[in-house]
Amino acid sequence: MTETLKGLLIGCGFFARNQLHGWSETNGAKIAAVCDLDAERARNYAAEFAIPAWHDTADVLSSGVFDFVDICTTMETHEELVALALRHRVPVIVQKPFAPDIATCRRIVANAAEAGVPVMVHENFRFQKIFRRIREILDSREIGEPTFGRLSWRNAIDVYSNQPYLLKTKRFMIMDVGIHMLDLARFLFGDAGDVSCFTQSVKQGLAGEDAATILLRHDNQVTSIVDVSYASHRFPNPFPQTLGEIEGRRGTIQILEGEVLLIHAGGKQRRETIKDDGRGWTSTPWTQIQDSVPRTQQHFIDTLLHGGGFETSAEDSLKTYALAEAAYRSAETGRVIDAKNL
Ligand code: NAD
Ligand code: 89V
Repeated sequence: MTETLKGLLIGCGFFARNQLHGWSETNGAKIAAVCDLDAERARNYAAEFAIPAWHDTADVLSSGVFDFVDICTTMETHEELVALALRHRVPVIVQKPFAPDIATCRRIVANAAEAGVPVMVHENFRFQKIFRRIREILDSREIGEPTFGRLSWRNAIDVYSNQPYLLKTKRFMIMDVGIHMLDLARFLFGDAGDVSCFTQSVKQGLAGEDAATILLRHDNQVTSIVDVSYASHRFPNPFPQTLGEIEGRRGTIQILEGEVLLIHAGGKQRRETIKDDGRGWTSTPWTQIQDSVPRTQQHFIDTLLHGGGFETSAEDSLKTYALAEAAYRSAETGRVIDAKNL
């Protein structure tokens, strides 16, 4: 019988509720304790999810009880918390953004490699059903080798009420949302080097940019555009859908609202509507994101139990992060930046 891995979740805030629901569905793992500096938050989540223990310090990682840790705190805390887990040789899944800057990301990756402890970044957009399906269609070669792609996240939802720290984040849109799109671009089109980017600050009073347009040249010569905005007014609001298109040498995939794929191939058009897994705990408009969380976490556990590499390992995520860093440097300098030579 496969053992059940015992986990500690650190960070009982806004998004952790989705991760705790996700863990309650994950085969081969369970959350044995939750932790938050705010003891009341920890206690409340322990009660809500019938978790036997709660703590107000991550030092509990030294107890030897935990087979993994799920770090669901904001990025400025990640290096310290990952380092604590590495000291106690506890495998890690840590939320995006990995860290506030690429130097910190590189230190985390180097420390994890030296400790020989596996670290995965919880980057769940590529685990959305619609993108797993697009990957399948690309692998079938139905539209031929990709040549162009556009991934577009444009809405004006009030993201700030649930995530108030985004009001104060100096590197906001690319680091919070662009990082998802850049990982999708790598997932669908492969690694990229040259990056060009323009940023915009549209909404008054934000510390960082709330719109960015990024141009990528992938190693396989695919050109892709990643455009993200929290200042785009459409009705109904398309949040949290990623829209766009992928052109290949023999056809096109359009990613349309309502999780619809329009596949143009063989001289005809085919429509696929991707349905989420219908989990009782998901709620509009977050369903598409929430639905990806159990799949992301199951991949982490399956890899811990059965081997293989994490799709979004710390090392692999460094390549996505480098694209984000290059985008900021391009926006600052007005130049094309090689993300592979930062
Ligand atoms: P939040 O601020 O609501 O919650 C973070 C919690 O961590 C807080 O309760 C805080 O007290 C706690 N905390 C901070 N430092 C700690 C420490 N050293 N030890 C114990 N607890 C500590 O944040 P959030 O909105 O839930 O976001 C958390 C992370 O999840 C962010 O990095 C965000 O980008 C990411 N996020 C991801 C998705 C997604 O996967 N699609 C969606 C939303 C947010
Ligand atoms: O999904 C996330 O990472 C959130 C969101 C993109 C919705 O702002 O931070």
